[in-house]
Amino acid sequence: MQKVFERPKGLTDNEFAYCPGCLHSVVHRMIAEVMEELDIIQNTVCVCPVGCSVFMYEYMACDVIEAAHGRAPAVATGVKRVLPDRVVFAYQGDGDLASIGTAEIIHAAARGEQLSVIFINNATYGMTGGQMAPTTLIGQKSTTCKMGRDPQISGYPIKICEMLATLDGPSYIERVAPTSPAGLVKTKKAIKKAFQNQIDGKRFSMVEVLSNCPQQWHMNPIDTFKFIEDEVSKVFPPGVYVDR
Ligand SMILES: Cc1ncc(C[n+]2csc(CCOP(=O)(O)OP(=O)(O)O)c2C)c(N)n1
Ligand code: SF4
Repeated sequence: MQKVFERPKGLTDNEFAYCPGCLHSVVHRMIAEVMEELDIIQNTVCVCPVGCSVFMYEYMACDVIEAAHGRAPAVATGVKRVLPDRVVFAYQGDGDLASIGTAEIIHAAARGEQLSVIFINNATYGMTGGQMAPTTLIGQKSTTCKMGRDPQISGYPIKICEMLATLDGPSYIERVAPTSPAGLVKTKKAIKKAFQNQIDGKRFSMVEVLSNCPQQWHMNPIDTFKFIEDEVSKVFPPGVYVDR
């Protein structure tokens, strides 16, 4: 019988430890497929974040380096400048990229570093107990805003794609929502483009993935997809923000 579907070679044999329905697993798989399709597994360096995906080094079949919380773009910059023939990508959550690591991502983008960044925006700090993130929606509940985020106290969600799109450094910035078959196809296409850009010598590329956290949102996975489509996408509209 002909095999039509198998585990991508870009993944190790380790089982994911993510909660059921968490999109971290889906995006990991897409990255692995992209590395295999572009034949770059042996030539890629993944820079892991701190957050639920801190154990990403267990899952990716490429070289992997761990960065301190928020510092992945700085570490990735160093790796790429020392080893310019490698494909270097950073994988970061919203706590990692949009809170403690705000400076690193802005400056890496402004410098137009030749990097691919996959930004997982699940509107919460999943790993540490579901605290409010910079991307938590107004009115959305978390363990540090039990009544819902109040802009009078906590300000407004930070729109990273829109912010970075004001800079001249980036070559490509897109936001995607992998909550439907079409959204999954778009997400994989965007991730592939972010990697292909780097191979083609283009500069900073970032894909923001509107992700979920069934555990800390206290929702089943299907409801998280609906919440992303109905609520999160209104504040963070999917689309191409930079492509040059
Ligand atoms: C310097 C430092 N400060 C704080 C922490 C605690 N910490 C670990 S993960 C995390 C937030 C992770 O949230 P996010 O980046 O959104 O990823 P998720 O877990 O949701 O995938 C925090 C605050 C840390 N590890 N190091
Ligand atoms: S806590 Fe949230 S982000 Fe972390 S693995 Fe579970 S569902 Fe995914």
